[in-house]
Amino acid sequence: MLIFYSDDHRLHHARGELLKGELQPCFEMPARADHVLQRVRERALGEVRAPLDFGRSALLRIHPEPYLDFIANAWSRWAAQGNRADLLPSVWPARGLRGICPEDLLGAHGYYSFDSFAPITAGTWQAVYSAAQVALSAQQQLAQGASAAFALCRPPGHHAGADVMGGYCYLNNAAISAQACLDQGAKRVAILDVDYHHGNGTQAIFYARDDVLVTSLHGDPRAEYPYFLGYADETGEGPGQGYNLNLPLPAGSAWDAWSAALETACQRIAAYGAEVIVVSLGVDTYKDDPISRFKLDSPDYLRMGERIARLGTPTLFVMEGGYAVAQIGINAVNVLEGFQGI
Ligand code: SS9
Ligand code: ZN
Repeated sequence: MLIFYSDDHRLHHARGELLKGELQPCFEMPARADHVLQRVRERALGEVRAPLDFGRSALLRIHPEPYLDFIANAWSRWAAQGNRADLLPSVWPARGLRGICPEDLLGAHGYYSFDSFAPITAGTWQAVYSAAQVALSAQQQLAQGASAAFALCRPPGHHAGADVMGGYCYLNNAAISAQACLDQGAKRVAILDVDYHHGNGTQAIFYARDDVLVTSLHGDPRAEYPYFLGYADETGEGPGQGYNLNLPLPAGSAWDAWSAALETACQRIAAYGAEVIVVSLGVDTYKDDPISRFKLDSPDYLRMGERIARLGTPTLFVMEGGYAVAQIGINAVNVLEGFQGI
């Protein structure tokens, strides 16, 4: 399969994230994509291509313009105030406060985020813009008849809502691609989110719609980030009622429990009659992932890819999480090799 990749991901390398009260090196780092690319090449998975530039219009189908402008302009405004460190919010419009976007940058960043895990650096906009173009370039392959393509993008996207960043995510690459499929004529697109964390952004974006079925396997939000979405009783609303499927699993879940949930998701996707599947491919389900608590092992990712392939539906793989950096390449590429039946 074709792989799309841009070096621009390197432009986003934030200094730190808060963990247990201390600023630690970011788990979401450029080396992640390097390892995946290296493994893609080692295994000769397919040709690696630079993305095309489709401009902002496909992004605007998901994200409102003021949100894009905020990300695009925040760093220059911040630097003009004499700052050199990352822009990092610490106030959010929670219950009892007004949902208005303040003039002040830190206030505006709080308005456009739901946690402190989406810092803005000098290169963040270019990196997230290119990541979305990588996803759109891979999507274009499917539109042209390919049975699969891989968007090797970072930072990830599934936590980003229409106008809210968080969890290392700014633009929702999977949602942007799914919408592009619809805009190019597909009637039913399914998203299968296999990242350890619930894809709250993706769910929120499509929650009231029946043209995108969102399915997600993830750590139970009662105990796991993002805590405030991802419960089994969230099934969609209005015309989207019945088109959102959450399969939360307890900490410690290994392949047996995980693959049973995958079976449920795959059967739902088959019943839906999806014309395209967008896989939010996070491999932070790995047993040694530093921020997650599932127990998948590297060979399990081959089985995962095989099961997805059995749906017999054109599939776009979009890279999401995975923080066991040394193993992320093996695990992500195993899914793709399992899919291809290598
Ligand atoms: C909880 C820290 C959560 C954010 C995780 C975002 C994952 C993106 N201990 N940090 S796939
Ligand atoms: Zn994750």
